Formats: sequence, structure tokens, C-alpha cells
Amino acid sequence: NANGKAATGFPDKISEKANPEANEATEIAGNIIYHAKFSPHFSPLKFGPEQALYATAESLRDRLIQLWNETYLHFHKVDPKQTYYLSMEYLQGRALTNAIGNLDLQGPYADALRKLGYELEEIAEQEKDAALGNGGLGRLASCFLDSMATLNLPAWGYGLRYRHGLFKQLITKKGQEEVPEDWLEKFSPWEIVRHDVVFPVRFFGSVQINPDGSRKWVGGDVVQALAYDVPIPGFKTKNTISLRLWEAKARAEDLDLFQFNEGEYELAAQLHSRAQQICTVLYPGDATENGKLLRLKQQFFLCSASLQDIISRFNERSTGEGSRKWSEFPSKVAVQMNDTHPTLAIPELMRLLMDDNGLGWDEAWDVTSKTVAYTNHTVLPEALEKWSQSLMWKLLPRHMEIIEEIDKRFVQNIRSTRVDLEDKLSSLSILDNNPQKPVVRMANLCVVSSHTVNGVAQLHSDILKDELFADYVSIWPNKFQNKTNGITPRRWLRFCSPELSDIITKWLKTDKWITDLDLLTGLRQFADNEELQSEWASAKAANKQRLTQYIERVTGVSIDPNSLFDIQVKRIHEYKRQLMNILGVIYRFKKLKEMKPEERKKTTPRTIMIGGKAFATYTNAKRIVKLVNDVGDVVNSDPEVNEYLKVVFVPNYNVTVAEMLIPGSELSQHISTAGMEASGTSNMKFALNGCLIIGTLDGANVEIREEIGEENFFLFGATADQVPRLRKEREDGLFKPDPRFEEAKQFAKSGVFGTYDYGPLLDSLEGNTGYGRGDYFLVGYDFASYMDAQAKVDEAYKDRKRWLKMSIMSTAGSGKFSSDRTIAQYAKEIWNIEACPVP
Ligand code: B1H
Repeated sequence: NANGKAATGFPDKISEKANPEANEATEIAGNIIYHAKFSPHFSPLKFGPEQALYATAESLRDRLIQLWNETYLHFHKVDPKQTYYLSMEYLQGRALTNAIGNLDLQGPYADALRKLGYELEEIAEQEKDAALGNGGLGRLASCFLDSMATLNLPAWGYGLRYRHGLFKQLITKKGQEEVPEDWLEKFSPWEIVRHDVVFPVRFFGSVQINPDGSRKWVGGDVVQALAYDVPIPGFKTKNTISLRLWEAKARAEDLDLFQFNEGEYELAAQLHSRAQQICTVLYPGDATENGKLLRLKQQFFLCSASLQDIISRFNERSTGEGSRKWSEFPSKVAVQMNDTHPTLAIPELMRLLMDDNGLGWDEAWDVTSKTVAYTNHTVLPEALEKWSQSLMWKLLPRHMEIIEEIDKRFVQNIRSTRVDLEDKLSSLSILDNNPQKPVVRMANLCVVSSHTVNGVAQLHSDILKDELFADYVSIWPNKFQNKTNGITPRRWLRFCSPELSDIITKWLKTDKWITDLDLLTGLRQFADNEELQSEWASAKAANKQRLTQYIERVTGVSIDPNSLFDIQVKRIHEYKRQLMNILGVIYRFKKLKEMKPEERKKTTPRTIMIGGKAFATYTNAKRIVKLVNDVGDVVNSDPEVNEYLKVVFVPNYNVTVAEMLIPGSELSQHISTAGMEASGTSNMKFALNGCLIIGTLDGANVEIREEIGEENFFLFGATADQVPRLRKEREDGLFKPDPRFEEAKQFAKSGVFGTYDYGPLLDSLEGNTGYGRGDYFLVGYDFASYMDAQAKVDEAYKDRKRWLKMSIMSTAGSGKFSSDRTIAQYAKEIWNIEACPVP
């Protein structure tokens, strides 16, 4: 057609030109065409945007494989100590723009695609997110991989290759509905299957005692773990590491041919379907026994396959004659457990060392405890994993023996050395033998077995030391550390907001900030500069414009790009208090309705966007989603106020949506009850993008406020140390609610927002009556200071210059929150590993 794009078939001109002398873009275009023609995924002669995406990705994959191989061989040769990051979740998002950016091929790839009749952005838009995670914990793991590669660290990630990652969220009249996401529908161009990397993983069975007293786990079901490598390129470096994802497969001989020929097809393929279940979805519902069993299988599957792989690499890299000494293992291997989900790595490593490699208990324990470290990500009691002992005995009998022994030795040790802790032992021990419900406390197993335990923000780490793990601190005062979370500045500024990035580079006269984020402090001296402010404002305006179009496209709501863009996006949870946000909106709406037209004109027009997924069985979270949508429907169609207020629920929040929202944001809400959000990481992304924060003194907010300056942060709410007393006061009926809080609740219940019964949701904010949880999250207490802080936001926004200065100061103060800093600290202070750059 006119612009050279062949709607079907390939533009012949390009393939002719593809010769070795051609420039880089032409060569890339030729390579893309090669893949479109010869990678047998689609029927030939069609080269639509989808085919272009896959072919472009495959052309990049060629380069990534090459770099991956070079990195692997280099690590093999140098044989440095290597870190293995074990995580049940990774939220990788899209990979195309990231790979092109990290390989520094933006220009050539854009040109190449233009030759083929496409814009790079248009092609990038075709890609589905790899959503193998829930929220912050999974996205953190992905940011960490980017930093590990960029810092040239010998470090890898291990995870599971879920067929369907996190569900896709649809918003209907009923509220949130979940449908399966299908990122592997066609195939993923980013993964490389390793048919030679396969390990057996056993479930159930029994423990056999050999004549020499050694033990062996036998029988049960065995499934195969097959490796898929997703190459992770570092930014402007050759180093390309692996995210190795395991898929569960049955063996051919597991198909019962006899039964199959008898017509018993389901029975015949039972082991195949059981193997398949393991990697079908992320976090299967665990309300049923079956659900719990499947989750435990998933966790063990990850741990067992990864450790077998790690051990085989340890042996492979042995240089001298004969095999390596096991005592060297901790100087070659560091295993980091991302929360308690991979705790089974501990007894599995013990088992592999003792039962398969003949080590004695003391030797195996020494190796294991010097190898594993544990990151805690939450203090919420319901999220601290406890597995039923009977389930564990059934699925993992040998591991339960080992856990019992670890517990027995720990208890003995404390009894003989710390009489003062005798009465604490019932809470310190790993096994909780309460006859009603005997469980294994996974966090305790982690603390007892790990050489290092860390929290994810200073406040959170302090709470771990002073409260949750206080007694352990008295036993091992040096075991506990803080590693404040971070985010990758590549994805979360350079690539998602090229406009703002270019301005930063121009004013700092260098683009080194992309890998040395502390350099952003250099912007402080220009925060008042009118020229910078005006450039800053136009970059923000362009991002707001792009977001405006996106919102219109996905929700049909048209929003005013000149209004204040106020965003809260994160998993829906009562402790994150989206309910407080929407009650504030309801109050604002009511006041706007009561105003005279000329009074309304004096207000600051706002667009409030809320997004996030609710866990499928979390009823109150789903009610919150419904309420936000109902409020939006009424407010947005109210002709009197919708010039001044819009409320949008952004559906299916994920990494890609975040990359659209965050650059266009001006205010973001991080308003959890103090002491409950371990860190938060989107707060860092927003601040980095020049978005102001309204927030509590919780998680990393505390440190963000320190870094950017308290005058640039809208603070409100109770502090963590006040929370227990305030909860007690509520229980004792001493709480006097702010009239605005009562007014907002009454209005919400009045029926203006439709016929859905919000009674049960709103009653959770009342005393201990009815459905009430006694307002455990203190929405009522914090509401007054929240509304006051919101009023300050409205005032500040009216002063353009002041707002822009605050915005620049937010970016300028965000250097600390680079995941490069976080990972460098893990490398030095926990893993003891060093950079190993590929020459
Ligand atoms: C975090 C989780 C989590 N902490 C259990 N804990 C899960 C726990 O489905 N499960 O079983 C899933 C996730 N996620 C988050 O980690 C914290 O809430 C954030 O504050 C923190 O920023 C993030 C990364 O450290």
C-alpha cells in the first residue's frame, strides 16, 4: 500500500537489500523477514502486526541467545560465587521494548520496522504481558533480575512457567470477574526450552531405611521438571542472565497404554493430567484441601528442580581432579528465598546432601545454613505461611523428618543455652504441635535455618526486629538486616517516559543517571528554573494526553487532561485502604453537589483513577471494586459536577497498564494503615516520575519522604507505634468519628450509587457489631487527617510553579530507590558475590 506496508505478504524491496554490507537497520529488517518466513509459526505470506511482533522478537532472541551463551561460558570459566533467586512469582510484563532498550538498539529497530511499514510502538503494543505474579513481590523479583544483569552479577532467577499467570480482570455490572489469561496462547518468543535440562521431582511415597541407617525417599509419583530459559539482558552490557522457569511434565511411560486401549482414557492419562496441574495457574484457590495440596506441590516443585540444577552446576564447574568438597558449596552458591514460598529449599537441600550425596547431618546443616537467606515481605498474620503437618507428612515424608530434626535440635540448643527463653519456645519453635491443628511455621523454619533474614524497608525491618522476630534477635543479633526495595530505572523511567528522560539527560548533561540514579540529585539546583519547569510541564502534559486517550479507549470515559490526575493502583486489600480513597471521593462529590456553580469553579478539578485486582475469594476487596465502579458511573454522568470530578476504575491493572499510568500521574495515593505495607514499590515508581505522594508513614514512604523532603510529601495519619493503642480505643468505644466520615458513609449507604447493598462493606468500618471487624484498619481514625491533606493537595495544585518544583524535587530525590542500589547491597552484605563482566 501507499506507505510501503504490505497488508499481506512481505515488502520485497527489503529482502533484496538484505546483504552483509547493508547498514544495521537493513540487516535487522532482513533478519525480521527471515524469521517471518522461516520460523514456522504462521502461514506464509501474511505479515500483519502480530507476525511482525513475533518475527521482531525472534530476531532479538538470536542476539539474546548469543549473549546468554557468552555469559554462561564466562561464568563457567571464572567460576565465581553465584546467587540463585527463588521466587514463586515474576511480573515481567512485556519484553520487546525492554530488550531493545537494554541492547541499545532503539534507533536501528525503529528504522528496520519502518522499512517494513510499521512503527515500533505499534508492534510493541501487540505483546501480551508475562504476568507470572500477583503484585509487588513478583514485580520486585523482575526488577531485581534487571539489576543483577546490569550490574554484571553472577546471579539467576528460578521460577515456575505457569500456563496461565494471574487472571485477567473484567469489569461488568457485577463488579470484578476473572477470566484466564493466556500469555502462551500462540507461544512466547522469549523462552528457550532446554530439553537437556530435566530433573525428576517426587511427591508422596515413603522413607526407606537402609541397612547402614541412611534414609531414602522412595515410591510415590515422579514428575519431570523441564527448564525454559528466559534471557534477561543487562542495560548496555553483554551480560545476559537467565530466568529459568520450570514446567512439569509426565514421562512417556506414565501413560498406561493398557488402560488406554481398554477405553479408560482419563484413568490412563491420570499422571499426565496431575503433572499438568502443577503449572496451570499461579496461586490456585487454597480454600479446599486439594487446593492446598496443589500449592504445596508447586512450592516443592520449584525448590527441588532448582536445587538439583544448582547442585549439578556446582559439580560441573569443578575444575580440579575428582569432585568438589561440599564444604566449598557456600562459597560458590547463595540461595535467596523470596518470602516463605520457597522455604522447602531448606529441607530439600538437606535431603539432597545427606541422602543422595552421603553427607552427615552436621556437615549438611553447615552447608545449608551458610547457603540460604530469607527475605520477609509481610507481617500480616494471615500471610505468614503455616502448612498442616499431616499434609506435609503425606506429600513430603522425608522432608518432615528433616524439619522435625531441625526443630528438635533448635529447641535443645535453646533449652541448654537460654533458660530465659523457655517460655518463649512454644512460639519460637518451627513445629506448632497444637493438637487442634498441628502446623509447620514456615517463617520460623526460615529464620532458624538462614544465615541472614531481611525486611524490605527500614520501618518494616525494624518491626521484624522489634516485634515479629524479637526473640530470635536475642539469639542471633547479627542475623537481621534491612534491604530497602528498589525499582529498575530503565523500565520505570527511561523506557516508559522517554520525554521526561530526555529532559533529565539534557539538564544533567549526561545519561549516566540511568545506571547511577543518585545523579538525579543534580536536578535540585534547577527545581526553580522556569525553563526546566516549562519543559517538565510539557513532558508531563504529553504523558497525561497519552493516558487520557488510553482511559477513553478502555473505559469509554472521557477525562479532562487539565484536571489533577490522582491515581491509586495496587492489589485491592483492606489494609491498603482503597475504601478510604473512595469514601473521600464520595464526600468530595457530595460537597460539589451542594455548592453553587460559581463556588465549584474555584475548586481544583480532579480525575481519580483506581485500579487493581482483588483475589477471587476476597469478598470485601471485590465489594470495593464494585463500589468504585458504581461511584464512577454516577459521578461521571452528573452534568453539574463532572467538569470538576471524574472517577475511573482502570480495569486489569498490570505492568503494561502501570507503564501508561505512572508517567501521566500527578498525585498518587499510598495510604495503608501504618505498619502494614512492608514497603510498597509503586510509590517509588510514581515519585521517580515526578508524581507527588499523599501517604502515611508506612513502608518505604518513610524513606521516600526523607529523600525528597517533607515539604514535597502530603503526609497524614497515625504512625505505626500509635496503631495498637488506637485499635484498643476503638474496641473500648472511645473513638469519636469525624463528622465528614459519618457523612460520607451515610451518603454511600443512601442508595445514590445504585441498588447494590454496601451495608456489609461499610459495616466493617464500625465497632465490633454485625459484620464489623471494628475498623481494624483505622479508616475512621485516619479519615480526618486524610481529608485535610487532600485539601492541601488542592491548594498546592493551584500554584503551578510550586507544584512543578515539588514534582522535580520528587524525581531528584528518588535516586536511592534504584534496584541497582538494592541489589548491590544484597550482593555485598548478604550474598558475598562480585561482578563478573563478560569481556
Ligand atoms: C508482599 C506478599 C505476598 N508481601 C503472599 N507479601 C502471597 C504474600 O498469594 N500469596 O500467597 C502473595 C504475595 N506480597 C509485598 O511485597 C508487600 O505487600 C509490599 O509492601 C512489598 O513492596 C512487596 C515487595 O517487597
